Amino acid sequence: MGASDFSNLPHIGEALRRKEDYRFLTGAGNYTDDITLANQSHAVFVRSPHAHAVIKSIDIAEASKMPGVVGIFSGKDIEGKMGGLPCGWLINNPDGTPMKEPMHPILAIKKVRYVGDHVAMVVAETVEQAKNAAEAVMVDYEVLPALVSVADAAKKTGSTTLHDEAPDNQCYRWVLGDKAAVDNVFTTAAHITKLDLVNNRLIPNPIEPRVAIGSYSRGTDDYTLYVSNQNPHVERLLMTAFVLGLPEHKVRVIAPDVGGGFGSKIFLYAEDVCLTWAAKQLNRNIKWTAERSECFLSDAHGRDHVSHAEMAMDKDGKFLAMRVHTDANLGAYLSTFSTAVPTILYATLLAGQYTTPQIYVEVDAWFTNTAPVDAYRGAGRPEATYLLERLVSRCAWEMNLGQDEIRKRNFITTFPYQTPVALQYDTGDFHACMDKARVLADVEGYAQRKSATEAKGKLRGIGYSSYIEACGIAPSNIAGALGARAGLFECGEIRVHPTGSVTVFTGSHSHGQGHETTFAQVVAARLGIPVDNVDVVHGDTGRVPFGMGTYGSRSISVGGAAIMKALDKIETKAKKIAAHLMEASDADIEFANGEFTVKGTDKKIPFGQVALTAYVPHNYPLDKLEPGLNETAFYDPTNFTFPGGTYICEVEIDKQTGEVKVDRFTAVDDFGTIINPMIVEGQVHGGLVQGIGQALLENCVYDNETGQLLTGSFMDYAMPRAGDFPQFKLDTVCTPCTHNPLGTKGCGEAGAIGSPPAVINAVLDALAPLGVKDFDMPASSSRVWEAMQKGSAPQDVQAPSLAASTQGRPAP
Ligand code: MCN
Repeated sequence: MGASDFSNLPHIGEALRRKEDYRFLTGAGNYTDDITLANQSHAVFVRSPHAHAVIKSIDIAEASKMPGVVGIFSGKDIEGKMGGLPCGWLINNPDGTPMKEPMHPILAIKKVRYVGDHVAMVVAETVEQAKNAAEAVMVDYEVLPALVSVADAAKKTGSTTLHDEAPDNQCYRWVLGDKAAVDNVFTTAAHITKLDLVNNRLIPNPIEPRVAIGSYSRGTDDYTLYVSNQNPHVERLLMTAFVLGLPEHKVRVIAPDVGGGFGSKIFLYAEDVCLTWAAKQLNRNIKWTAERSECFLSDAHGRDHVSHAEMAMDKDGKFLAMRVHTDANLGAYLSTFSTAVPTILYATLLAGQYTTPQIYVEVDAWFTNTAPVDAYRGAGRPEATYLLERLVSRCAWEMNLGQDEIRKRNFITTFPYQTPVALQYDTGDFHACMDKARVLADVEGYAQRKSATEAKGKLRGIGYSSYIEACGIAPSNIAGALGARAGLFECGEIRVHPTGSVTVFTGSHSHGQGHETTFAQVVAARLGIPVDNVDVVHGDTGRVPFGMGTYGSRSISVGGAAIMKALDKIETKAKKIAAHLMEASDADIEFANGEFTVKGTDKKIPFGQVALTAYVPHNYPLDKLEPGLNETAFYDPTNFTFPGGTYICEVEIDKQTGEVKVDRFTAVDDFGTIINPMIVEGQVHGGLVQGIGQALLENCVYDNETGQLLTGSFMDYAMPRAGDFPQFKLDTVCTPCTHNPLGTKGCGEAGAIGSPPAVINAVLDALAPLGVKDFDMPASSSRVWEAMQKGSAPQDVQAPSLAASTQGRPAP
């Protein structure tokens, strides 16, 4: 079935309310912390208070005698018994040598490398007892100098070395493009625009913290890990094959209801491994629930790039070539997909929506004494979009062109389009998104609104961003050639029951995205049955055949496509059963709206009758067909999907305080075929809030000298709230994806990718009359006020003076 036939089916494009919300809104959800097992103990982790130190000794004598203590483990207990946490993506240096891949121990061995690093695990009968005992674990540290910022790492100052394997703290250098050709264009270009940018580090903070329960059955020698995670099969594969050396069939990973992840629950974390391993050592079920301060310290962080970008143009503002250098902070150790974020998921998006013929990118990636950095909503693509869209607006201002005009002059208009940075876009209509966004944003009325703002003594600015992203993250063969150490397909199983209702088993994982509704819509549409007759099962390696999980806005386009393939198989078999029942040839059977018909006759039977016949095969072609109606399919896409759009932001700035208010925000996106517009709108809202949050409020700050996390709580790390935003104006353009059967493109990250540069471009537009030419996120009032006083940007986003006290909100 092609994408266009599919989009016309009933339920497709219907704004159905989410099936799963009844349980979420009535407190009937089943999150990992809701699970209590018999014989359950509790774990607390002793974490390093230092950013960089040698562990001279660990004394557990007192702690072991504390009430309720069941066991205490430190690095020496696990050394040699298990591997370190693996990194899933190999990046090579330009000379072909591999990146530096130092051991990432499950519990620190000899050294700690960031504040929050795992030093020991204490297991006790209650959480309180485990906490008390953890405080009694005596660790003697020899504190070493800390390396915090990527700027310091890149300058190669000092003699601090985190890992012996990487004496200069560099993990890799990676390049893409033809440097000589690009340099050549720059020598003759009519105009060159240059920009330095910082993409601020973020801390994910899903509502549900990380939680896990390790469980072991002595009777069967089986392990079960309940964990708040986005991809349980990947978690199991990494943990069994690379760390614990256990056979996969002996380990079951269950990720039940998960209260948000935003990327931070893709990864295999040390706590999960420790709990699983220790469950056997102690013959106990062991639960650990992260406290919020542990989320700040030890969940993988996001972003943290420092870049220099240059665009060469002809006299009319046509882009001729771009060159970029980026320093990426990977933190103290390589998290699961960290190495792919500043390379494959970043540099390949730098063409954006434009015909720039030549692009050269260099990326230097560094180890620092900070929490590991990995994928966070958008992963690499927000960094690329921020850089490019800031640069493009700067080009517009320097060339005296409108922000819309320069974009339109450079938009790609023919598809498929091969970019100079490896990707081939299949479809898009960038002019349509821009035109629709301008109308919806009422750009015509902007001058009048600006005058009204100025009459109030405030500043007003408008900012544009035209983003593109690569979603789906596949195909496996290309990802493999680029260093991926995993396949990137998805699996779906359709189990039709005798009465015609259906259970879908998917390798995708829903943790807020509404899959139980949208996947049911897809199945109900194809089979012509009510949506309520379809249930979706996910998040359990014991029930779902296999899966690569949810990230990269891939679930509907890759997981949904696997389901479509399984439905093709169901339809083929069901037609054979129907042909037998109606005494017709297989080739003459048609299936639509839940009915099988014989071409050219009025003979018909409903889907339910075929399902029943498959399981009660009294009248059945047993010589040709097996009973039952249950099919599984794996789908490996041939390309990414490429959602894109134009966002327009208007801000008002208070000259007295520097407070930035987002007054209007318009987003026009192209997600191809839309399954459920209400869910898509919710996804865009969430993404926008995260992107605008990065632009205005959120900023992770470590003290440059000591490596202490200064923004370690919501007192100092400002999360956006509903009141920080206007009512968003949203619309869509539809150019269906050409290579998946649904025609869908991912929507889950778009808002977080497209919005930060729109906000900062608007801030810069507003501040231009004061001589402010440059400004980096976040546009908190103190930083904007400071920039207004100086007529230029604050110099260092990491500077202690700009730390905690200047960016948190007053306590509620
Ligand atoms: N959808 C649709 N039509 C489309 C595209 C999507 O109806 N054309 C629907 C899908 O069927 C699905 C939802 O929209 O119900 C999101 O689909 P998709 O874009 O495929 O994204 P994923 O389901 O793969 O979700 C991943 C994406 C990512 S990468 C992050 S990070 C993120 C996000 O989703 N984290 C989230 N949204 C989140 N939302 C919540 N509530 N919590 C998170 O942790």
